[in-house]
Amino acid sequence: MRTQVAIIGAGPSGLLLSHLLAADGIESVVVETRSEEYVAGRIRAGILEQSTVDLLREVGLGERLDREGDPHRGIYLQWPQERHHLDFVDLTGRSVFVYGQTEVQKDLVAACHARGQEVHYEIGDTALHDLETDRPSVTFTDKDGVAQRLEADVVVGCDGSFGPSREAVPQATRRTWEKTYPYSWLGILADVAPSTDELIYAWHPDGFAMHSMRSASVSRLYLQVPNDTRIEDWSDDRIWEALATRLGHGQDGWQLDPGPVTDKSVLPMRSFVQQPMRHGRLFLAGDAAHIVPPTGAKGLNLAVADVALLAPALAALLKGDPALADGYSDAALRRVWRCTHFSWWMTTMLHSSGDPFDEQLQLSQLRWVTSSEAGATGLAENYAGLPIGF
Ligand code: RFL
Ligand code: PHB
Repeated sequence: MRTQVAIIGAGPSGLLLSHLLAADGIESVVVETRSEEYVAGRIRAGILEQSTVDLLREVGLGERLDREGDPHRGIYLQWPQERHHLDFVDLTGRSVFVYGQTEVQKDLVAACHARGQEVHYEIGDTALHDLETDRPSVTFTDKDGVAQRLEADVVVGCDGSFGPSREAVPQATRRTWEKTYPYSWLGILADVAPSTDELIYAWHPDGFAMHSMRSASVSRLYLQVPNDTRIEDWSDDRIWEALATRLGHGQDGWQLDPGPVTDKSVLPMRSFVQQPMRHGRLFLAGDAAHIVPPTGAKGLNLAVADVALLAPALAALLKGDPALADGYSDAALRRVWRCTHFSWWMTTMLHSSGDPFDEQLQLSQLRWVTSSEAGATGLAENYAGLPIGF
């Protein structure tokens, strides 16, 4: 097989890249280890920044988002006895959308079907070759067990945190930074109307808790738990009880309504960056190059920002102009490090480390962020979105 751009991974970064390239007349083939249904069913991100929404609209992927997505003006930050609303629209003129990654993925898959995009699902043995030449290739075993070679002008690794692309960059030319946080999130999805109009990020001495949502009838909630947590030890009743305590059920008449839990998982919290995001004819995008802890709601938005830079860079490269492609890694990493810092800052402000000194600093920072316009604007600017070319 031969194509212009071989894309490894059919998550949001891989499928959006194929969509943007097609709009520029560039042909691509996508290969993916999982099935189409599995990728679309993974419960992950829930918040889209303004710049993500603007881009999706611009490229014809905004119709259902505008109909079913839920625009939000801001968030609540709270700690025991205090809840403060930060209004991003007042502070920065920008807002965010609640629209699940599952929905973004469905829209991307529908667009793939509509334009006849070649995507090979359920493949195995993905391997990258000849990246330092202008004829790189990807070999894999297709779903029928047949060995395949996909030759291309460019290979893009959109294969997330466990894919082979980032490791295909020779060790001598890559540098990585990694931080594992000493806590995890236990996340649930529940068939119950959200008990809040905006997302609640709650500091509590027992640990962080968060109330998010997916729709008028589906809530998404998270609890900080220790790293070695076994999901079996957390019955639904125990989860709702901890959420009620940490989110302040009964405080000023506010109530948390529990409901049937339809999904439950524990996720580790990690920061990771690999640079450069390019080696020869291999480019990295999304979680393949960087991971942030979810407290800043940045992972999916960063993946979108990467491919928004990469698509025009590849289009120019394939037409003989390498300037944008040569600048891709530095341009993308500027935003990556901003979001890495913001995600770390939100995480360390809100999670309990068990250290009483940290606790006082966190409360002082929360009071400052919620009472100073400068503090609130800094959070709002980072959360609701930097412009796409930041
Ligand atoms: P993905 O989505 O992981 O997709 C990578 C794809 O590559 C495939 N793959 C391979 N394909 C072929 N050959 C191989 N050898 C392969 N190995 C892997 C995988 O099967 C997969 O389909 O990466 P991508 O596209 O870069 O997208 C990144 C986002 O998915 C991720 O950053 C977000 O989900 C992070 N995230 C959030 N981001 C936000 O912007 N806002 C949020 O509110 C938010 N909340 C979250 C999150 C992530 C979470 N989890 C579970 C990690 C909440 C959670 C709970
Ligand atoms: C979510 O709805 O899953 C979500 C929202 C905001 C975050 C993290 C996750 O910071």
